[in-house]
Amino acid sequence: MTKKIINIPDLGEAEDVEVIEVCAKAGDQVNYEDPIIVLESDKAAMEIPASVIGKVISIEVTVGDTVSAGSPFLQIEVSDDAVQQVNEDSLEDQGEKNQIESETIEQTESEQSSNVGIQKIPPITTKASNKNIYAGPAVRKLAREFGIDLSLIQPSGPKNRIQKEDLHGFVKSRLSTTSHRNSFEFSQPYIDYSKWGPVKEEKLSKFMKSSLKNLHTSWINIPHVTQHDECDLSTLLEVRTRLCKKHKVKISPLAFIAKITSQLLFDFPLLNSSLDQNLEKIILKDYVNLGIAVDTSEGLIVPNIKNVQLKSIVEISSDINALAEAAKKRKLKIDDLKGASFSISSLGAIGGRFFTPIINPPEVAILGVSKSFEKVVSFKAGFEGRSFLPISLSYDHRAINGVYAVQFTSQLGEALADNKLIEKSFK
Ligand code: CAO
Repeated sequence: MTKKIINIPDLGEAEDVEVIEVCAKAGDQVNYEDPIIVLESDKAAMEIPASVIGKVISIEVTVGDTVSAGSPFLQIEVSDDAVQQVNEDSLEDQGEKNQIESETIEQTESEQSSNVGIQKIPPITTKASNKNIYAGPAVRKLAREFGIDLSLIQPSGPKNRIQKEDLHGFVKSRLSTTSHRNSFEFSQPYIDYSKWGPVKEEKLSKFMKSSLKNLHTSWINIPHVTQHDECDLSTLLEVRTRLCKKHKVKISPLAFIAKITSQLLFDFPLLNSSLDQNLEKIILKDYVNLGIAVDTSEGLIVPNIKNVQLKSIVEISSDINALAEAAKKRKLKIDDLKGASFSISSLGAIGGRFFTPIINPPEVAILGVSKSFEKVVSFKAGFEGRSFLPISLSYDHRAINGVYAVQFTSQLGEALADNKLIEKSFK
């Protein structure tokens, strides 16, 4: 046995090349073609082999180091019959080496490398990281670029060598088996905010965490478009005051808006539909189960009123109050949360003008309403102060187009100003 120090071979014109992988460790028995380290220049990745058969004493470099030709990187105990073995193996693997060489050349050519020296590095065919992974530099580079763990790849090449095609197949199968839901990550980068001042951490509740994921999933999966408009609410507010006085009840404008909107949905059935799971059909519903977004201390929750089309404004008002109270006390039933066909999110008691409500799938649309505001408008007879309701209709552009949406918002404006319709729907 002889102790040998192995140096980085000629790297062509490449200098100060970075070590990006160390594939062996002290004590490993290595063959002459076994990769010991992988280097990456700005042109190509290259594996540096042991070039002798023996037992690793130490690796003289670590990941992140930069090396040049002639730097020592490996101390190895070489067996005396190593030279003989090298010759035999060289002849046996000649065909395979040719293939790998062309892989290296193809890679450097495609990257328009003028660094012909890189092609001189003998390509390697054996173990990496003690896991019996056989792959050439181009394949390893591709795997690194895609973040693929080579130990997960089924090799199809000679001597269990991983080919580029194996990586392509792996990526294809991952893409086809990964559901849309899991194809993006719910994550944030780690940042130490305490570097800039005192902070405190509060845990999100289970409900908040699931709500966060649902909102994110909807936003990522549904191409949202939001149509904004202002509807004249003056007539509705006058009728409301009169009817509430007459019937000695207190009813929020929201119940009126909910009723009129639900009725109009029968003229715009696409807004009250769902896409089927294969995106091949649209399912039109002959009922309106109206979701109402409720703000609770735990976050937003959207119970729904079933068959709103059969209910009066007074009944809808009582349902909204009951559901809002149950939501705030966390006493909603499962059924209250299932089966909605369209939703309204009202910030009417609070303020603001326009916003972008996020659709609750499998619904395809949601109407946001904000606090009505006064503005002076001009008529033929002169100027008049009127109350306007800001509305924001978010819709799934896969199911609904812009013309349809704006026809709906325009007709909603007309319906909300129709005193006969409002009176008829009251009780
Ligand atoms: N314009 C002007 N005033 C309005 C209004 C509107 N569009 N809508 C309601 N109001 C007024 C009512 O007149 C009433 O005021 P008065 O008591 O002075 O008459 C008051 O607001 C009633 O508000 P409310 O909130 O108690 O009742 P509501 O039926 O209007 O709303 C509910 C119920 C559950 C929808 C609401 O409490 C709520 O939780 N809203 C938040 C929804 C939300 O967070 N959406 C998410 C936005 S995006 O994340």
